[in-house]
Amino acid sequence: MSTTPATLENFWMPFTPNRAFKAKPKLLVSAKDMHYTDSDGRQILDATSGLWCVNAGHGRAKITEAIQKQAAVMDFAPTFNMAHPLAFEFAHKLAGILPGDLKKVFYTNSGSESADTALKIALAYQRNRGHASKTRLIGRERAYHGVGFGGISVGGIVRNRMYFGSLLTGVDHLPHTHDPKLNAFSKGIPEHGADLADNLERLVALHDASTIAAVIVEPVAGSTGVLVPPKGYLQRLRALCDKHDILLIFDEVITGFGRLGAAFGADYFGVTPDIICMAKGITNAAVPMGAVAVSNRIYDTFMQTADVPIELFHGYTYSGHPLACAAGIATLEVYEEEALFKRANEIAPYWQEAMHSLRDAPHVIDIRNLGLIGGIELESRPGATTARALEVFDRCFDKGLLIRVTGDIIAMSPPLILEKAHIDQMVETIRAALKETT
Ligand code: PXG
Ligand code: PLP
Repeated sequence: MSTTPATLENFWMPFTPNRAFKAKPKLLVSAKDMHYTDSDGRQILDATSGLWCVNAGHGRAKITEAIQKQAAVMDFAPTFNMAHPLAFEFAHKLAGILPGDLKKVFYTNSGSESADTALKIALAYQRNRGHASKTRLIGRERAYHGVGFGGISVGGIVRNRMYFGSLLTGVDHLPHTHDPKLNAFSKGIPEHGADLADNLERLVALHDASTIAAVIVEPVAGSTGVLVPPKGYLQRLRALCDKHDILLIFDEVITGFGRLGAAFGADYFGVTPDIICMAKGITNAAVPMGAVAVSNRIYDTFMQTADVPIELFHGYTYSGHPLACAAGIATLEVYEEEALFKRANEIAPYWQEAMHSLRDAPHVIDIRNLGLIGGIELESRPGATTARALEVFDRCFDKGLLIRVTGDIIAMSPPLILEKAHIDQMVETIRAALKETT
């Protein structure tokens, strides 16, 4: 099979400089465990789990076989008004690892759909329990909640918002938690900034709690460059949401499924939200899938107050797709059999020291880490934000390492199966690339 496409002209690539890519394409053609193989046959060490999603490493036989088997048995079954057994089995298995009483699972196909689903459930919940004036949604600066209209409205990335009109109305934002003046080069959780959560009090004073349905945050902001919440921040946000009867949504699309060395960020931080968004690692990315977990209290409210037979007017053709459920069940088995969340937790201290060993490398102005996430912030070239990091990205790729860059920040999130030698290779490759970069 040829690995060179006949033409590059028809595929409009997502979040990509299409013209630059098509002038110099990078093509990945196969993957196994920690590595991709590119179209030149080179091995590329994957420091990003694809896009923060292949948590158990690539090409896991158990997952592949489960998908193959299910495809042969039943390709598709609707979940509107009927269903298939795997959709229930997988939800039950997920409930087994979900925190607190978040035991009811609604299926989506992506993180974007999970974010929009969570926001819609929050609004309908408030209305159903007789608080119809609670319609405002609070997001945060520098947040990423995917690319649906709900997600970009509560999100905090200017380019993801500015081209797309007036977005959702009735949205406000908390400030982001990144404070390099006080917290640069923090190892793990930064010391300063829990009081940033008190901005929720300010928003309550401005809008009144009777108009606010929910607050949505990523436990650790991934896409905008690994922003780890300050010590006590999430606890304080939880307390303020309780005080003002506001739902707390954790978008765990990245932090779920072992990324922080626990099943969910909620477990890692010891803070239980009312709703959790999932995607990515839920199927080890082998079949697209997302899900939203809600508390029994939220689900029961829908069941008890519905005035028509359907309790929630929402759903996707592919909610609970059989191939995705088969992949998800097998994925959870791999995580469990190999104790991968624990493994991530055990190797995290080595990861932390390795990341921070780059402190004296050229251009580095901050390093951040938590679990198996690492962020290395570079000084931007004057008037050319992102240029330096993009060069480092290209150099690393040429040297056989896949990293991710966002702005001038290198973001890493390796598969949880990685060995210390892989970490060493990542650090040395990045160091060499930084040295070659002006
Ligand atoms: N919420 C969060 C917290 C995410 O990180 C989404 C929602 C959207 O998921 P989907 O499956 O619709 O893409 C995400 C996705 C990056 C990068 O470069 C991050 C994501 C996706 C693509 C790239 O950091 N996060
Ligand atoms: N657009 C049209 C015309 C449709 O018929 C449907 C579903 O039936 C959709 C969009 C929604 O598609 P999905 O359920 O895959 O999100």
